[in-house]
Amino acid sequence: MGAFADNPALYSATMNVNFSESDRLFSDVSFMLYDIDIGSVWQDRVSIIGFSSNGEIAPEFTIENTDYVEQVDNYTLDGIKNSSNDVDTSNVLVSFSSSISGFHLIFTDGDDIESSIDPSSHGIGIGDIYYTQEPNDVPEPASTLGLLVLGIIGLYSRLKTRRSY
Ligand SMILES: [Ca+2]
Ligand SMILES: [Ca+2]
Repeated sequence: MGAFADNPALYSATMNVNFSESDRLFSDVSFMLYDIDIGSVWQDRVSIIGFSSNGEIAPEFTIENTDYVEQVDNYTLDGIKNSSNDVDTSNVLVSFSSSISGFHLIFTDGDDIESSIDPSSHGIGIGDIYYTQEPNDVPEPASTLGLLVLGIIGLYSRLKTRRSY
């Protein structure tokens, strides 16, 4: 978890999203986060990290109102002002410019509240996840073998054709 903001809180919730069991890639992944805000004894902190077989991928955050939500590092958002749950001020659009095969979301407490405080309950919302599936998926091992065989046949017939001239 080295990619995330330091001071991992004692209490946190993690959501792991794997789009498929293979390393299939999905592009244009985006979703909304709702109500990232702060109270007197709690602070919403959300870290999101995309991944593919190539490693970690940082998301892009489109913050509705930077008076209410602050980007702490490449992966992390903090609520910095209280917002009622039915307005847009604390909403953030999360998107990935690179293709990913899934992402982790960690919801915890930010460090703007006093460390002596035992945070009370607080929450965020997560909207529908949109994506486009890549047409050229990473092939399964079996179909990789099939492609190799086809390649050899193709090369062979071309050589044969050339020799007959
Ligand atoms: Ca909240
Ligand atoms: Ca709220």
